[in-house]
Order: sequence, then C-alpha cells, then structure tokens
Amino acid sequence: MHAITSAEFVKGVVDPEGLPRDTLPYIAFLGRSNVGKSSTLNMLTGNGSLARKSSRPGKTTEINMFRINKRVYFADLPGYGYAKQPEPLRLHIEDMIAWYIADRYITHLRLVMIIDLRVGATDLDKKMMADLLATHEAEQILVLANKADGLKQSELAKQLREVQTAFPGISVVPISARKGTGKKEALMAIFAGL
Ligand SMILES: Nc1nc2c(ncn2[C@@H]2O[C@H](COP(=O)(O)OP(=O)(O)OP(=O)(O)O)[C@@H](O)[C@H]2O)c(=O)[nH]1
Ligand SMILES: [Mg+2]
Repeated sequence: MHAITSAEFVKGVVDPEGLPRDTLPYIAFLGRSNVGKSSTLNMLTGNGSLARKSSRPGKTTEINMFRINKRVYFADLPGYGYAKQPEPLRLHIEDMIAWYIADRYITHLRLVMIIDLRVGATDLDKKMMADLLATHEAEQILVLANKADGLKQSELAKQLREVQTAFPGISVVPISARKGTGKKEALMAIFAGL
C-alpha cells in the first residue's frame, strides 16, 4: 500500500468517545503548531483541500480523522506548543494529545512526527518524541522534516544531520509540503512493512 487512492474526511474528534471504534488501524500525524501537518496531509493524499490549512497557527483544535484507501485512518492532531494560544486551549490540546497517544483501543501502525527542518528539532519536539517512545517502539515512529524548500543543499544536509542526531534510531525523511518534494519517500516510509 504505497499509493493513496482514496481519502475521505470522517469527523473531527475532541474526546475519546468521539473516536471511530471500528477495526481500522491508525496512522497519526503530530507536530508543533504551524509546522505544516495539514499541508503535509494534503500533499500526501493529493488533495489540496482535504485537511484545512491556515496561515494562522494553532487553528486545528480537533483531531481530524480521514479514512485512507478504506483501510486505515489518518489522524491529524492539533499542533502543540503554540505560545500565543490562550492557556486553557493550550492545556486542552496537550491533554487531547496525551489521551490520544495513550488510548488502549487504537492500533497505531505508525506515529508520524512532523517538524520544521529550517528550525530543526526543538525542545518541545524532543519532549514529544520521549513521550512517544515511552509507549511505542522506535520502528513505529517516523519524522517528516517539512519546509525543506528554501534551504540550500548544504544547509539541508546540515539540518538533517542535526535532526537525525536528536532522534537516534528514528527514520527522518525531508519533505516540502509546499513543493511536493519527498512525497514518494514519505509514503514509502509511512507504509513501510505494512
Ligand atoms: N515554506 C513552506 N511553508 C509551508 C510548508 N508546509 C506548510 N507551510 C506553511 O506553514 C503554515 C502552517 O501550515 P499548516 O499546514 O496549517 O500547519 P499545521 O501544522 O497544520 O498547523 P496547526 O494545525 O495550526 O497546528 C502555512 O502558512 C503553510 O503555508 C512547506 O513545505 N514549506
Ligand atoms: Mg493543522
């Protein structure tokens, strides 16, 4: 399953009761606010408007569920760590991500962490990775290093080396959701072994 042939929005979820409780496994997309999670989902599915995206950070406040190839859910999680968000909303989102990661009924085929390659792995990204590794195997986790456009080849290589050093044992794939670069490699990594 290395190509996406169908992608349907299912629902936005705000609590465990809202999750679709059927047998389909999940692939989750997490990342700091504004790194381009929604843009990446649009790019991967070839649907420019599937996941709503905005230039306003912190806009996605629900877990948006998509059914992909009628076989797996993609879950677009709200971004964490947006400092300008009102404190209650920020805590609500942190809480949502925490229960989602720990939900016992979800079968996660993969957890896809998206970062901003121009910025590199931040302290928040490292903390999130530690949280993921507390409950999941390294093989289940993948880093998509987005916004690779606009970086010179030498900068890209340097940033990638730093990210790989920050996340030993985790596959890191550079992409640009905007330009569509790395789509094939990202899909191969997302579906590897599945
Ligand atoms: N240069 C560049 N900008 C990008 C890329 N991907 C996304 N962006 C921009 O980054 C901003 C945030 O993109 P979103 O896809 O909404 O990010 P998000 O992670 O879903 O944001 P939240 O849901 O608010 O946490 C938008 O202005 C996008 O146009 C990319 O590959 N390159
Ligand atoms: Mg989003």
